[in-house]
Amino acid sequence: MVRRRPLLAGAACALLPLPATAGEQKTLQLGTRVIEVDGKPATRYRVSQPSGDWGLALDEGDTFDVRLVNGLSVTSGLHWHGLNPPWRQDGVPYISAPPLLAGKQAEYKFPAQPTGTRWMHSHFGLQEQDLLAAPLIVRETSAIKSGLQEIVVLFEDFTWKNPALVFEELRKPTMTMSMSGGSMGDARADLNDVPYDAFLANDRTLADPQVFDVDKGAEVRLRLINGAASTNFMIDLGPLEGTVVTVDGNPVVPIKVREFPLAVSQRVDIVLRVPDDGKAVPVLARGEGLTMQTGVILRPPGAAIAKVMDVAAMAAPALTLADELKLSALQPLPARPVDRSIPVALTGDMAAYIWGMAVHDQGGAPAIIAKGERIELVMRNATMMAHPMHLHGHSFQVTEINGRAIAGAVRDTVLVPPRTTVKVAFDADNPGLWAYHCHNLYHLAAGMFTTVVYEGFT
Ligand SMILES: [Cu+2]
Repeated sequence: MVRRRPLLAGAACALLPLPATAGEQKTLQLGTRVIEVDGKPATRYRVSQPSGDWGLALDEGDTFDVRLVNGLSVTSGLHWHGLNPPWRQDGVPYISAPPLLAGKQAEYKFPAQPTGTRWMHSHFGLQEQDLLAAPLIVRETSAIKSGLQEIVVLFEDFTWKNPALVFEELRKPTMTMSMSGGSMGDARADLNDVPYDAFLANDRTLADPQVFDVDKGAEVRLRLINGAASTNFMIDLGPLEGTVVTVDGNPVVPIKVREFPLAVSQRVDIVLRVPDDGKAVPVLARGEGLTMQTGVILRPPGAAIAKVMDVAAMAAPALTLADELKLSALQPLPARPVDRSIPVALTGDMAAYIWGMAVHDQGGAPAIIAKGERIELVMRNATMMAHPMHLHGHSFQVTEINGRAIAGAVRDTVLVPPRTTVKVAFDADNPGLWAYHCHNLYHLAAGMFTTVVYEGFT
């Protein structure tokens, strides 16, 4: 009795003349569902429309007009990751609005921008670990016109444990930790805090992967979303070369890749040509530093599906910014000088499992900015773990990595590896009070969170 959730509309639908839906309010419901992992049922959260569709797909120019119904018996809510709404509609409890109580609903209405591959997830407690996440796609007019089949894949990390227990165990001092003297100074880089039981691609493991029917020799557009709570992935296209066309939904000068790093909460769109040989094509995501992997299969007509093991022969390497250095925004920020540069020290005490962000070297202080300014955030990672850093309500451009200036990608989340300094810039054009944090759920829960606050909102 396992319910499969339906897919987002693919290109086949995009090519049909659809009835005009702009201006119609959509409903998203929070509920639960049963998925199957290793042959065993697991009850987890669900975000769906009344039709059963998972998440939401809009078109460029649409209004994000959504009624969110909390059908759960617990307080919850949704954040629209990567969209830049007015701050009161950002879905971050206690920052943008009160959380959504059980049985209550909330309405959201704002222009669905920027376009591209976004996603939605709970920002309340540790619910994201229990899979309270879904795709949120604003299809670019160019993507619709291209007629390419779209394949949306949301990757997740899965544990049979209650996330509260996972967090409790992380915060429990261990012998190794206490022998390290409580300092992270000489610790080796640590890639993963949580030993997961499985990685999922659209809720499924490679024991029973989702299979997408594709045409032989056709180009498809992969919209890949790292919706994991705390796992960075390496996307693996095997022998095939794909073309990266957007990161975090924002267009970049295309680059060819066989592998591509996808840190927690990041997205990448890759255009991939299905070979003419008629063979099935796996699209895999392997955990950073791990052999455990997940993925989906693209199947041309008549192709046999060879089983892909959920353990790879080789572990994925630690994520670096080598690819980030190659990325260049197709729609960069307009050239202008920085008005305000804000140093942000990423700090941690691994033994106590306390993480932090010290703005202007003051722990807990918000970053104060003013409307109209060009802002620069200078994130210096003094810890031995990488941190996927996410700013709400704005799209920033990566401008410098370890002293090397670049006209990098426009993103909403950038990975800051150990002993690395990353500079990003954005325009203060969305007044309010915004969350700014590490997107590793357990780092966030352990304190790696601050706010960016516009003058007048303090
Ligand atoms: Cu972190």
